[in-house]
Amino acid sequence: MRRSLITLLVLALLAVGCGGKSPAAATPESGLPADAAEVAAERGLTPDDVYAAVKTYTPSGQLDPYLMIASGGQSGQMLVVGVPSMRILKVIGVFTPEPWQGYGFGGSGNEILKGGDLPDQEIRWGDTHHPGLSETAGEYDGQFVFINDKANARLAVVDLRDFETKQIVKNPNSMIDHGGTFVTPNTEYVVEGPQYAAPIGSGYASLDDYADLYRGLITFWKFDRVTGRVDPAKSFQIELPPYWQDLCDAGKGVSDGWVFCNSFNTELATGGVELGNPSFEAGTTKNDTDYLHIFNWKQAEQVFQAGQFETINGMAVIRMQTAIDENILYFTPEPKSPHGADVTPGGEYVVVGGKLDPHVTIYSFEKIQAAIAAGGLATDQYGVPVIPLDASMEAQVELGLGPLHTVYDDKGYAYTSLFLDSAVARWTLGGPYSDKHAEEPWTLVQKLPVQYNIGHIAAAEGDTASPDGGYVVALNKWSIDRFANVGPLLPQNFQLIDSSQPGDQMRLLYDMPIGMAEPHYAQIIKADKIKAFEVYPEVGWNPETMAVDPNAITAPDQARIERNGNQVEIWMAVVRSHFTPEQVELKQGDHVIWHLTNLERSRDATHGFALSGYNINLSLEPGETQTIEFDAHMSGTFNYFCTEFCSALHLEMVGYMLVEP
Ligand code: RUQ
Ligand code: CUA
Repeated sequence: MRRSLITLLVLALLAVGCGGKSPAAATPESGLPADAAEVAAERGLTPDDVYAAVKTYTPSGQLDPYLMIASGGQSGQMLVVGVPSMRILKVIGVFTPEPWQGYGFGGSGNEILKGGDLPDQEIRWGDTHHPGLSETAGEYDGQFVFINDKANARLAVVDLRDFETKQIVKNPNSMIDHGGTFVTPNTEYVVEGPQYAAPIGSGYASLDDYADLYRGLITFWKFDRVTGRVDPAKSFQIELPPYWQDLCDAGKGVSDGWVFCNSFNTELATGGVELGNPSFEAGTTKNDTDYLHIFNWKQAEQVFQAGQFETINGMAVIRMQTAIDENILYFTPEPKSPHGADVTPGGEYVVVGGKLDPHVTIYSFEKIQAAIAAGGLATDQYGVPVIPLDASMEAQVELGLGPLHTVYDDKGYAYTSLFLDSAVARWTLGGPYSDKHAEEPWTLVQKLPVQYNIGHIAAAEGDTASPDGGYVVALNKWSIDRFANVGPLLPQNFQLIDSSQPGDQMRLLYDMPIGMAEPHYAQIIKADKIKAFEVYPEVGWNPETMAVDPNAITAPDQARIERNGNQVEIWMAVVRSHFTPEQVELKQGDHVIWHLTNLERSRDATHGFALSGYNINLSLEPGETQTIEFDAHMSGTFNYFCTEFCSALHLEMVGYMLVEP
């Protein structure tokens, strides 16, 4: 019935022609079934609108074919969004405590969050920028996703079996980062690029010594798929000139083994507009070009393994001179103030958008290799070899104002966000991609206006060796008039674009407000690649270790309280609709270790556990075990209760914790 209605709508669209702007009239000639045509007319919908509705409407119970994993910006979290319905499915707690998931309120999340603290400073938020899905042979494999915290130079690992954060690592030698996270094609490394130069280790140095003491620093975090953790002991960093390195991308296919990062401020500006110096704005944009950084990471890995590094704050750092001597690092000029460095699906080209240049510049990996092999390169002021632009460039395509970031599809098109033009540019790739499209290579095909000021852009499987095409999402910075006024802080606007048709037929489908932060980047993965648990595999599962917890219990009759001096240990069973035990008697000053196991095996039978007064709050998913530990420093009468409406007797799922003075 539903399917036939959609067929009718689609037929109707074809009948009226999809490009029209006039409202679909409620007349039999519109071809729409009478009631649908009436609704369309009543709401003033054009045939384009009806097309967009039919392309995105997802009936109850139907699942999205794609999941978009988006940065959660200043919320410190990550978003999971269904595509094309654009429904938010989950907000994953990453750098910020998240109460619904019980993340950071007494359970194992506390330990994970602590992993990201500075020695003398607890940090409980993040500015997340670029999620990176784990890859196998250049394809998203659906196992893990990584994200960086720009504000504090940290990296987080999320396991996609349960969509929970498993690890946060603090970069010991940087206080801020940006060009992360990007994975190498088999997730050997997670790349965390730097941003604002600082002395390595972020110690004090006068800005007068900027050129000598300040440095850029790129980190290659070694990822261990078996443990599902990055291993700092097997990770390394490379010292760079104090340019401000920006976004990176890993080579793949023909360019596997290499990483490319943009930079700006090759002028070494140090600001001080209040002192009569050029402002950063002016000082960092004086030169016409900055340097695209080209890293041979496989070579760097060998140098690291050969022990040619210094250990600084426990982390291996390959010195700049070593990187130069060992042929790890090269530069080539790029239009000033670039943002994205985006490798094409086969790895043949790197596309760079210079925010202040109307072109995208396309670099050829083959040409870069030829120039390196030919040798005789001049160097920058730090001795890094510089490949001249005419020796590395394949083409330039004029797209418009403010090109930022580029993604790809299966039809040989590239899509570049144009920040100043507020548009998505579709253009053609050349070389091996030329026969996938009907147009000339390296030409602009269409500019689709978006609302407004797009930052990044994401495409279905867009960063893989074989992008899907079909959908592109514009991650817009401003929404201005797109949504009802909710005060001066406006939501961001994710716009779904239909890119399924070739040529100049991109269309806008859907506006999705993001009312929680400014997401920067997103990746879109085929939903069927994700093999998440429906319930935890066994009762007593500890999500931190991803194994059965030694303190789990498997039946309510194993629940118990044991006192040993002033230490009280509790093994609690949690199952509809009661906690066992329901009475916990403590003495003020007792040290409490409390294990909770959700015995449920039914999907979605999650119980919460909130302990009033003690700032404790857990989410116990079916099969999950958590342990909380605290000192009963306050005497009084406290309740613990379930915070998930789990059954008709959910309100009765409660217990008393009495703390005797
Ligand atoms: S960045 S758009 Cu990290 Cu590109 Cu913000
Ligand atoms: Cu368990 Cu409500």
